[in-house]
Amino acid sequence: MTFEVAEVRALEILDSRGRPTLRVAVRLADGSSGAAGVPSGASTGSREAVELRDGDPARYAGAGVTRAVAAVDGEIADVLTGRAWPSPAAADLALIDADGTPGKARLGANAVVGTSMALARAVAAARGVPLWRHLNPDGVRPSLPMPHFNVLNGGAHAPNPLDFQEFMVAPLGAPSLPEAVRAGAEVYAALRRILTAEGHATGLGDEGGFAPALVEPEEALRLLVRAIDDAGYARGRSGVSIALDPAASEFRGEDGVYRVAGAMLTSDDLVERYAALVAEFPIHSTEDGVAEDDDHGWTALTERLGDRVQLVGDDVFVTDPALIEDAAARGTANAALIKLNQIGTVTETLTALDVCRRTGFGAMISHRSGETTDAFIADLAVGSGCGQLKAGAPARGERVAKYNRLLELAAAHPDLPFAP
Ligand code: 2PG
Ligand code: MG
Repeated sequence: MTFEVAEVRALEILDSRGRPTLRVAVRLADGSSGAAGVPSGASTGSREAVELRDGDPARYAGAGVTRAVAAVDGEIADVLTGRAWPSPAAADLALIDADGTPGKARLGANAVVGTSMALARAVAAARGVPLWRHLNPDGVRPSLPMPHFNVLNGGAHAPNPLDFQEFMVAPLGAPSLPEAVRAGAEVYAALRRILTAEGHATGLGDEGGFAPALVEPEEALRLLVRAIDDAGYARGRSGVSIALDPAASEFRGEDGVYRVAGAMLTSDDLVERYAALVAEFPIHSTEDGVAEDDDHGWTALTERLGDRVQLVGDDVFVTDPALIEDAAARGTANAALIKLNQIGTVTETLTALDVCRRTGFGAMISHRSGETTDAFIADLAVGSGCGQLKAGAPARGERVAKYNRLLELAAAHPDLPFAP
């Protein structure tokens, strides 16, 4: 449907870590409007689209985004206003062209993705459909995703000595989205009780999971399994299962050696460690098990576990349709993490999801460690029917905003299938 943009405005706001980010608002000529909050990562892939930050040490230690705000209010508004667009994709492509750099570094990927998301909302409003329907491609069945709750944080998201970044629980056996949310929250509560009883700290990491001073990943997994038991759920696919995001690029040295709890591991050693973890614990998925530039490790990991475990690529694919397509052709990994701000527009994100569908790759839509209360990704997960979403712990406003949006959609549309 054709639309005309009347106004594009940005504002510097704070994200969940207290760092500046953008809120972008778009108004169309017909009066429809939409706004979006831009997320920001901490463990970023080297090929991610590039945020524009001010670098002025006198403001927010250099992290201010007034230049990105100015790019939205100036150049981006100039590109988008005063002409008719045949589709949101055409407008996104014009933004990519106007930026002219591979990583959207000139205008700022934060400026571009915020505009693209706000535009999607405005066009959905103009069409008179909810965002998830607007994002639903022709011929694709929308569905409610299996939530992956990050209940225990380490790595770049917490100050504890735990090298693995994310320990998630996914209620694979839950009969419905509301029951899955309930299971996630009950396991989270059980984990808090266990940590308290054992004298561990119950302070939270950046994604709302607990951040006790554990060292070995096995210690964390033992606690998770106990929490699943204590909450009264079966372990594994019939109840509550575990997913890991070690974010291995973060603990691999320049020498190519991984450091886990003080041990020095080659990629083959690390793959064997995962094989042992998968044998001992109910783990159905690992993400970034090896580093983004460890081709040998990705091949070894896929050969060793690819038939049993979902192997998600995050830093290695950075939501880039071409990289996912290439990995699918080579048989490396078997799923992709999907983050809007990693690639920088809604259109490219939808293309990445389309590549996953076409190649048989799994897809998991993801929040960032720095978030706002914007629940765009919940609608994206439902509209794309991709089946999986990770949005942090079932706690903290910016995380529960996503799960609460799913609850709202589940209640409003009882016909939506759950994690088909
Ligand atoms: C990840 C993400 C989200 P960050 O590694 O998957 O959990 O973390 O946003 O810090 O990149
Ligand atoms: Mg990751």
